Amino acid sequence: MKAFLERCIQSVQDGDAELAAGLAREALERGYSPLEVIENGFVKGIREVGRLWEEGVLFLPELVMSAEAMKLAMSLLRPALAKGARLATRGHVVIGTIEGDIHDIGKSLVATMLEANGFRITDLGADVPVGRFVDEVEKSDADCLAISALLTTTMSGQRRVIEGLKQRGLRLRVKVLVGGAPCSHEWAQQIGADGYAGDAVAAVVLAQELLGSGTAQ
Ligand code: B12
Repeated sequence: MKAFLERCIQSVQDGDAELAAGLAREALERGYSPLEVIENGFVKGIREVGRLWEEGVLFLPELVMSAEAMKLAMSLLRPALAKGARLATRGHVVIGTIEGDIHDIGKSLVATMLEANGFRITDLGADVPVGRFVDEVEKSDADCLAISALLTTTMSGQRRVIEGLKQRGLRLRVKVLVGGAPCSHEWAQQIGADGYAGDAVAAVVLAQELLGSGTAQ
C-alpha cells in the first residue's frame, strides 16, 4: 500500500494526469479505501507541489498541471467516496469557495465527505460572491453554510458573509463553518463563525456536532 500511495503522490508531483487517473482506477479495482488514497496519496502530492512552488522550485504552469492531475483522480474516486451516502438527511449544507478564489479541490472534498455522511449538499462552486451565500441562506432551508478560502487575500470574504447574514437578520438561522489553508480556530472565533475544521473528516465531525446529528461514521 505504501508503495502505491507513493506512486499517487509522484503522479501529482509530475503533473501526469493520465498516470493519476490510472492509479485512481487501479485503487478502485483493488478495493483500496478511496479516502486513504486521496488523503495519503493525491493530497500529499498536491501539498508537496505547493511547498515546492512556494520555494520557487516549481512554476505556475507546473502547479496547474499538478492540480489538473489531482482533479482528474478526485473525479474518479469521488463517486466511491459518496457511495455510503444515506437517504435520510442529517441537514442541508450550502458550500462554496469565497469570491476571488478559484481553489475548489478541498471544498469539493469536504462537500463529498459531508454528502457521504448523510448531509444534503448545495455546492455553489468557486469564486462565489459574498451576496450569493447570503441570498442562498435566505431562499433555502440551509442549516449550515460552509465557506472555503485558500488565500490570505480572500479569507476576509468569510467575515463579510457573516456580516451580510447579520445585516439581513439571518445569522441565527444557520451555523457557519470556515476552512481552507489560511484559516484557523482563532480566525473562526475572530469573525464570529461557529467553527473551523482543518480537513474533510474533521469537517464532518464538526457539522455533526453543530447540527446535533450524532457521531462520526
Ligand atoms: C492546487 C493549487 C492551485 C490550483 C487550484 C486548482 C483548483 N481548481 O482548486 C491553481 C494552480 C489554479 C492555483 C492558483 C493560485 N494559487 Co494556489 N495552490 C494550490 C495548492 C498547491 C493546493 C491546494 C489544494 O488543492 N490542496 C488540496 C486540498 C485537498 O486541501 P485544501 O484545499 O487545504 O482543503 C482541505 C482543508 O483546507 C479543508 N477545507 C478546505 N475548505 C474548507 C471549507 C470548510 C468549510 C471546512 C470546514 C474545511 C475546508 O478540508 C480540505 C480537505 O481536507 C496550494 C498549496 C497548499 N498547501 O494549500 C496553493 C496555494 C493555496 N495557492 C496560492 C496562490 C498564491 C495561488 C495564486 C494566487 C497563484 C497566482 N500567482 O496566480 C492563484 C490563485 C488564483 C485565485 N484567484 O484563486 C498560495 C496562497 C498563499 C496565500 N498565503 O494566500 C498557496 C498556499 C501556495 C503557496 N504555498 O504559496 N493554486
